[in-house]
Amino acid sequence: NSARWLAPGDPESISVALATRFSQVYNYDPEGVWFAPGRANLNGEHIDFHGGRCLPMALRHGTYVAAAPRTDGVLRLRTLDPSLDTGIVEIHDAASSPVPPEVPSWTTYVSGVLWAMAELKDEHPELQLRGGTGADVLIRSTLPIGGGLSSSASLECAAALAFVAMGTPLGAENHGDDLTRALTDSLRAVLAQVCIRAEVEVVGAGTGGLDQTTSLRAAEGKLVSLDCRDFTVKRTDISFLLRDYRFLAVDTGQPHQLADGRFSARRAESEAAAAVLGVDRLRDALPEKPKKADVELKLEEFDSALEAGADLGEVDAGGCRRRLKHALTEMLRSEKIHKILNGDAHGVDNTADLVGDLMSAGHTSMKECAEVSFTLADQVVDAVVQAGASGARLIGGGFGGSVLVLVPRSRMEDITTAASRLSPDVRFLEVVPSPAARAV
Ligand code: GAF
Repeated sequence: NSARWLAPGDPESISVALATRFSQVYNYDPEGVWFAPGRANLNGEHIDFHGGRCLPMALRHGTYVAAAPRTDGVLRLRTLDPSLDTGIVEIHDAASSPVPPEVPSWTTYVSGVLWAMAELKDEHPELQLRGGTGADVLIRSTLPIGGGLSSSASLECAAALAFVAMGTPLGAENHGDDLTRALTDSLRAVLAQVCIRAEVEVVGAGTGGLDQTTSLRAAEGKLVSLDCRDFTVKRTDISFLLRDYRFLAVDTGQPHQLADGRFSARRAESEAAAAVLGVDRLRDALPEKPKKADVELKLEEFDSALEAGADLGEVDAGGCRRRLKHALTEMLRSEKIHKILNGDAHGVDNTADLVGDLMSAGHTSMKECAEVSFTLADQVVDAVVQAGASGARLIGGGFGGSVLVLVPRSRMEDITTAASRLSPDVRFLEVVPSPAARAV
């Protein structure tokens, strides 16, 4: 078939080629090359900022940065992505002014990280960049930009890793395996918080931390069970499922923009619902292990509160209730999938069917309740399920981006053929649960 695949490429070759390009662009050799993966999320969309449980995995695709520290406080950045490349962008004193006028918006994902690291100077001296607040950086991504697979967070995380590796005292000799050993899970959790601050406070996108945590703390062959109340992580082996099934990401070719306001508007509506229920985040409205009856009870409580005159301010009551329903049922689906993968199902096929059904139910909720889906995503979900997929759903922030599909191996060709027919822009990425950010 004529399906178009986006290959992750070979990390070693990409690293060598990027280091060579760095030498051509900046006229000296980089100190190293670092990689941070994108992510797919099996369930748990639009609930990370409500303390919900998400079930992501890291991809083989991601962002590579070649970098070297500078001692003059200048941050020079260049991306090799043809759609974004405008040559070298120079930012002076990025640590205190990460968004100077007229810099391309993608640069703030890197300058924001430098700023957030400098903010933590006293608390985390081990996270500081050697030589202060400057670096030369060259970027190459193997993800579709704005494809809902965490292209932005993977840029932040790759930059954060580079800055830490080039700093003290984790330091200069800490490359490759040494760096991987030196970066404990708790240090990675701190780095994720650095990247989250960069995105929220500098880029201005209301991320909840799912993407950065996955990129920095995922593990090969594992699905991450991420509790966003405190960012604790458990890792579940899903290799048994991947013997006969594959995860596939269908990039619709319609990019999204988290910073464009629609994502924040949805988030604000769900926060208004939380306020009506008297909680800061919706996870606190449900018991530790939620059941369907708990969700129904909270929806009734919301309706009663509105009837009794609860004030939603500017927020539309119908939209607010739909956001609430999405968040609560999404939390319930996370709980169910978690249980299935931890041994409640009988046999691989049964697991795939149960998980697949919950994925498709998740999509319906993204469409009807979160209202973040779009026509092509809905068409992809329908077409791949028709062609034999166990289940499929839109992932990420929505309003563009990718659909995650659970595919019985024998149906891969039928499924990619069916999705390819929908648009010439559709591309496929094999989703293999992969290691977290690292030096390459
Ligand atoms: C985007 C955000 F950055 C994440 O934090 C998360 O909210 C996701 O959308 C939706 O689940 O990727």
